[in-house]
Amino acid sequence: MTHLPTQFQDHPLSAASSIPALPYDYPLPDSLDQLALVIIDMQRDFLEPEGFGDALGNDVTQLQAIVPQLEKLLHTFRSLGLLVIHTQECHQPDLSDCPPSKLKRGNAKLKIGDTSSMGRILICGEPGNAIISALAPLANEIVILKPGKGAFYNTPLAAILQKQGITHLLITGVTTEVCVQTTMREANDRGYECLLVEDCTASYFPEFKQATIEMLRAQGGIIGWTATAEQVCQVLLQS
Ligand code: C5J
Repeated sequence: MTHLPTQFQDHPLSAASSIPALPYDYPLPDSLDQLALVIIDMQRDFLEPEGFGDALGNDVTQLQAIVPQLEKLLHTFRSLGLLVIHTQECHQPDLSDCPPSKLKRGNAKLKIGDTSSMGRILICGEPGNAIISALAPLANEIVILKPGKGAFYNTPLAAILQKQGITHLLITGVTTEVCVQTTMREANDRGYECLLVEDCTASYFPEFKQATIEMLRAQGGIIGWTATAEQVCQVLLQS
């Protein structure tokens, strides 16, 4: 490894060619420059007490539990100078990008655009919409503001990945069965080789997380692979 600042390092061809994973080893691309970490919606409103998730009666500690592992994975990507992409689920203040069906859905006391103790719910730029401080994006990292559950719908993500030459995605964040799974399915349909990092994703419903992990990697990895952060970091740090 050279001692150049990470952004100026050339990544050699991967020394290890795969990450131990299920349903079988995840093949790495020829160059780690083709690999990106995607962190879905680690927003205060989903993770912190008095946020939107809490107001809906969910146990936010389920989501907070993944933060230490995700921090380690993020640190590994940063130390290797690899691409990191964060997403935030949010809408414009006038809600012009929010379909009426999404606005009306559910029986929640608080709806999108209503004011809570952390500002207007799921509105871009509001305090509750921010990514939690432990995972705050660095200035050189990409932040995708997404109005849907999937990170590709109505966003520049596909164009950014294409421009950067990305072929492989490690997917993390919340919630597993909603925005994370939708994004992984969208990415898989677009030809990306996707791996869900099991202990870096969470749901308010642990049984939904487990079911999602199993269905994504079923049938020979019909949507992709799963592995732990430790399995990923060990291989990347050897490369
Ligand atoms: C939800 C998300 N659950 N990020 N958003 O509404 O999964």
